[in-house]
Amino acid sequence: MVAIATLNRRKIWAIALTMALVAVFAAVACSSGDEDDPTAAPAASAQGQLGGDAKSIAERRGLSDADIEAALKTFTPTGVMDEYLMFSSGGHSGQLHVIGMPSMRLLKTIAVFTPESWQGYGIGSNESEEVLEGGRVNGDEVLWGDTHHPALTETAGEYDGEFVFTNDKANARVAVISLKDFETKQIVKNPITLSDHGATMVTPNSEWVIEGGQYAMPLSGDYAPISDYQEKYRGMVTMWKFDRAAGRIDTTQSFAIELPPYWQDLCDAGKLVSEGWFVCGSFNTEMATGGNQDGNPPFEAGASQADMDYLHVFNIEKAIAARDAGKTVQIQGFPVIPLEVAASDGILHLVPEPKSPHGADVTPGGEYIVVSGKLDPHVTIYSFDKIIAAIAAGPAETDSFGVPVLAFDDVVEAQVEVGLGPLHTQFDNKGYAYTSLFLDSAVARWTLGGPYASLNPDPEWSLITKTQVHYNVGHIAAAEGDTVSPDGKYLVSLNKWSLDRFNLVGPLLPQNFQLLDIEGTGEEMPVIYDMPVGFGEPHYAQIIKADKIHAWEVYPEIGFNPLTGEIDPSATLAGEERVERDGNTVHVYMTAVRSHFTPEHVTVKEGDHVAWHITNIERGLDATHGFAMPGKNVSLSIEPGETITTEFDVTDDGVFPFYCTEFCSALHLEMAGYFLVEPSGS
Ligand code: RUQ
Ligand code: CUA
Repeated sequence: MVAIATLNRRKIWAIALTMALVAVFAAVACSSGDEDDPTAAPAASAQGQLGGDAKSIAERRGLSDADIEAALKTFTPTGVMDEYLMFSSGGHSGQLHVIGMPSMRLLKTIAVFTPESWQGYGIGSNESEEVLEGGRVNGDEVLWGDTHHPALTETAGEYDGEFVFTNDKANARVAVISLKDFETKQIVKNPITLSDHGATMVTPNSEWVIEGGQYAMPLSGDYAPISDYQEKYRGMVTMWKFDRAAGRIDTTQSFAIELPPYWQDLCDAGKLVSEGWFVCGSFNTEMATGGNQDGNPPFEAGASQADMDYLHVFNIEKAIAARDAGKTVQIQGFPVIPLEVAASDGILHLVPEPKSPHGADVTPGGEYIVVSGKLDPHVTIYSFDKIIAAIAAGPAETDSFGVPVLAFDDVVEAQVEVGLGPLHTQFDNKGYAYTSLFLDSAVARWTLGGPYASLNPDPEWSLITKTQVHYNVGHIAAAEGDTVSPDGKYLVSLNKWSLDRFNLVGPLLPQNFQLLDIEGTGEEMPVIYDMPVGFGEPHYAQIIKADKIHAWEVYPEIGFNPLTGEIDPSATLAGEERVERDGNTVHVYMTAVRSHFTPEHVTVKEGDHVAWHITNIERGLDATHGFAMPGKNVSLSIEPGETITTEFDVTDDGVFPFYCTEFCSALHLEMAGYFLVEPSGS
């Protein structure tokens, strides 16, 4: 009833559609006899009970009872905040997207690996270019990425709303984003490999950010023919040490573990009873090398022959101990625990997993790992207790690299047949697990056993229901879904295809986020919103309670540098504006405030180097100014309090009108100036 109370307060009853929705809502609540359960189904036709205008609107628009209920559950009036924020990867847009739930309103795209001119990211500001510098690949600038898995920082296994990490699968990079200002603060390049997929996942207190690789290659970066695959190519997982106080990954405390040349896939960290461990799935344990151009089986066939691949199980403490004991080797200047040490020191064990697995997801209490084989209709559930017991008992077998392999039957807890193409699993607070089914285009709800069995009336380890989604679902994300206490409220199905859902916009179609209401039990799990995603290919998302995030309204002080977190040495207050020459370098100390830059004329000579520092001296919420310098590839966004620097060489004489790109005031068009470049001889 909260939403209705809010509507009531806001006195917008005059709107006919709202009236209709409220009328139906009342009918729904009455007919179910349970005012606290807005998800309860109406006994009679909701449309039948609409009066006057509302009924005719519903009829005219062809809205069903289910449509009206879905609207009631998601419609969020302006000025009302969303209960959750979803941080969604943006695939090869290289960005991260912030979406309010349940409204599914896109609130922001955070520029991460790809320059973005609205935020002035990578378009001339020294601060953002320094961040992007960290992501150079073999010395080259790579100005895009393929984000797959965002990971919010956790404290004691709960999202704490301080930072979010994400990976770049295409170049094996990891980014750190602060949720104070929703800006990227750091990009680190993995020194020993070129692709990652089991990234980013965090340990329950975010001391470690896990980055699992994907496509095996020589970790030295040197050439080796594909015929040397088994000898020279290797997989890896990297443990990046996160320094929370600094808000940065500490590369000097980070290290990697060399792995067999299987294609490692998604990882997840243990929690509670399994804290101190992490797991990564893998495929292509066949070590197929492809080569269909020469008549060899393509990767898709060669990598799918075996009935089992290997779940990799890592002991974090033992890995740290080996690192501290100096058992690492330096590869490309980075400490790496060799495969033999990982095998001999109990750092790595393998567990057979069926068949071309994809997801590996740890239950909220840390008791189980759920694995899905893309080519197997089951989810397989392993018990951490059993894994630890089997490790203690001493595995009888090893793989061809000498890594101990546990016996499947010793460690498996259950298997549940859920449907075709199972991928990823999420959890709720009612003892249900949810698994995406790519081939079925469905989300399956099934029951956990063990300590979860008492949380719902359904039999343990069994399929309860499936909801159709449209279409080809990859990940699913549940509210607070990767924490030790999922909320059990909403689940988003991140669908790859959206054909027939939306107006056609040419052959490149949007993807589709579908919001499912999972608050009910049993078979009740309706889709309540479709959100076209026309800004990248989301892979994974995490959903956090919005009130956990304490973002700044404006930067804490005038002259704040968001990268250093301190007052910028070039911060300029009102009255301090000036232009200073230091040899060939001209420093411009400028302020921006509605509706002028000071100074408005800046005169230099051809051949000079310009360092242009702008401070937004506003304290008003939302009073952002932009700065565009024509012909210089400079677009800055200067939020209230922020100081930004852009530097460039002045190669041509001429007259360059600069202006503010944010429509900041009635006289915004007047917020402009002239950059005057005198010919060098003058
Ligand atoms: S994934 S393809 Cu998380 Cu299923 Cu990247
Ligand atoms: Cu400042 Cu427009």
